[in-house]
Amino acid sequence: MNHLKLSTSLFFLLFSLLILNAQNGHNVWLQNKKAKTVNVVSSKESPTLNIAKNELNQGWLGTDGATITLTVKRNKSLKQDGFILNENGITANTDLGILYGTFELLRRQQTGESTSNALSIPSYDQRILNHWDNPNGSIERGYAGNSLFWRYGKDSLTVTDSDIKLWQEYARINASVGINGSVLNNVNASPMILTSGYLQRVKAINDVLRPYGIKTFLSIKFSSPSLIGGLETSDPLDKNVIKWWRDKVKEIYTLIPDFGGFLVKASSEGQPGPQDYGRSHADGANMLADALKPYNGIVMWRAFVYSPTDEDRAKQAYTEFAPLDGEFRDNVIIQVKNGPIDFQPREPFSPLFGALKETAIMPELQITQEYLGHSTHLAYLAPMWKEFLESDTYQEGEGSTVAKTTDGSLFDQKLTAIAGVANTGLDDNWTGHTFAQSNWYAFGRLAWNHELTSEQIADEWLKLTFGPFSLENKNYDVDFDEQAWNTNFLNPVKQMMLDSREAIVDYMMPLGLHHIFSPNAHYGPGPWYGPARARKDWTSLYYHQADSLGIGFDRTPTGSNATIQYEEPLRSQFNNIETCPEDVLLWFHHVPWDYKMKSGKTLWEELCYHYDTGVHKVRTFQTIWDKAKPYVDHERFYEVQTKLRRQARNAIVWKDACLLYFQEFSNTPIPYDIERPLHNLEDLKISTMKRPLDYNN
Ligand code: BDP
Repeated sequence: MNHLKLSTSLFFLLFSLLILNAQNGHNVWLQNKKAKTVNVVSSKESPTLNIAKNELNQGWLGTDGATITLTVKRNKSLKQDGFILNENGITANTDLGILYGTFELLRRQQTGESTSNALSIPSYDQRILNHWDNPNGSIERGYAGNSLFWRYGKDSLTVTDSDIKLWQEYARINASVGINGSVLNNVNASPMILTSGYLQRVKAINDVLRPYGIKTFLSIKFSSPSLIGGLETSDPLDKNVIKWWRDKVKEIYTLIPDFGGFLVKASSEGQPGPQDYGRSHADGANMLADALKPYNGIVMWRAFVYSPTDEDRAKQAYTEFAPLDGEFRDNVIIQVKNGPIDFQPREPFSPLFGALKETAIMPELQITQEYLGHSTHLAYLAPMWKEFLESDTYQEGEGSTVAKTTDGSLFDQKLTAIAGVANTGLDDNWTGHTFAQSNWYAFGRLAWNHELTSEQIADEWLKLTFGPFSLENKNYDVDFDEQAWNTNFLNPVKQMMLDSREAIVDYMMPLGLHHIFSPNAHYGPGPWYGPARARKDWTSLYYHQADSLGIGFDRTPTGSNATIQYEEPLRSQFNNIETCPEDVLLWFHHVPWDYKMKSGKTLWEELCYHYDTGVHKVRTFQTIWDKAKPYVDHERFYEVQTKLRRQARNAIVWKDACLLYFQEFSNTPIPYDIERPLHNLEDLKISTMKRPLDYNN
């Protein structure tokens, strides 16, 4: 290569790097701003307050030259981390409260909300991300690159400068939405995580996260005493086992005095647990809780348990945990997935919410889109989480929403918490899909205030992420005109976000269908999946139960009677096919193909129209996004455009696969005003069984 060529290619390389770095999404909703000057007065200094001051200096969009005061003083009405914004500045109980107030103030400046006289206290005390990261750097159900915390290979435990920079950025992003805990490893935990090299790295991570108010937690493997401690048993009532855990906990707290505690997946999906030794979940959880108690550590014990019995999988968590109510220590909290099965696009809420009255209980949501199109499909999840949090359990009379049964307002819970399975990884934009950042954001915002609406959160996120405040205003192909921006960008794109989850339900699993994915990857359709030798509750046939008469899982008293686990009047409402909400109809009933739906259509027709509507919604999203082009930088625009195209192709595959397959049972034509399938069922069966669906890429 001659010199000229070399320098031209260098030029292009540098040029493209500059452009790419400008908007690769790495700054998420914390875009660089053209800040004005501000004079920040603080009565004291601390690492956390210094961060707050820096943020104010870098991001102040209020009056140029204004003075604001940060005041830390006791105020009971603010609970732990709440704050007050007023004309003079921010008041809070703690330094961390000031930091949260700072982010709120800056956010309000950018979104044009009032910055005075706002009092804010968190709905949940612990607002936690669960990372399903493995020690080798891979991430279970991760779709955005490898782990932020763990590396593969030799020297993988050495902490580098770039690790520290990354963890700092991660901590800042979390603090900006009030997240205050991170479980650093997979619930399917390796016992190695409790060995000294890994604990040293946890300490290093914790040191970086500390000033941002984020506690670290670890998932533990219940059989660690035998696996790495050389003991013959891991029986939670064995005195050597108890001692082993006490010593291990002491070792951890000697390194990390503010360590948060343990998350435990036990006696579930093949993981070891107390039941292997004839003990109960309470025996296991309490033994760990006792070890952690002297250090104020907590145990988050998961209720995601089911085994290959004849009992309906949807019933098993309740069956095992309801009888244990009241038997757990006060530093144990039971972590329950939102639905009774497993993070499906739509599930009714788990009946454990509200049913455990003497035991602290916390929702587990899934931010990573294991069952909603990974990081390819655009799915804004706040509407799904709101639907769950606002579900009425009726456990203490009408209005006993899931939110109230978990935030301490209905039950006297000493500990309140909410967790989300993280969608972050080493990808430049952290989450794979730019719009998946909105789910990280929404999780934090709802954990802080579960009364916010999905619309408000989407509005904030869009303004912060794509708004006119960033230094790179040249992102825009047009001069900034707020009204035009609202009409052509903000409003339609917000609507797209708000509709996106329901679109997925429509083209994947409408009317209460669930878990009909192709196996393992949980991406493409596999309603036909059900090999004779497979575990029944790991097949699609088990969940949809389609036959010549109808489709759906009968969970009423004529079937598995899972509805008994719900409080009245909900139980009767679900039991009666006429009053059961149609969006969960096939979750609770086996419904005849010619059953008349509320619309007057038969069930078969209604199913067909839902699948078709799903496809059309995605086609509309494409149009909305194409029109948004002048308002988005090139890189993020093309990324989302390309993904939407793929999502539209995938949606057609879902529709074709499910309709052609279920038609073999319904024996009825697909209504003729619906576009005809583009694929043959046999081809789809082959292609989507072998690998995650990537049809025609
Ligand atoms: C399922 C996932 C699996 C997890 C499990 C869990 O498919 O990878 O290990 O949940 O939550 O959703 O334990």
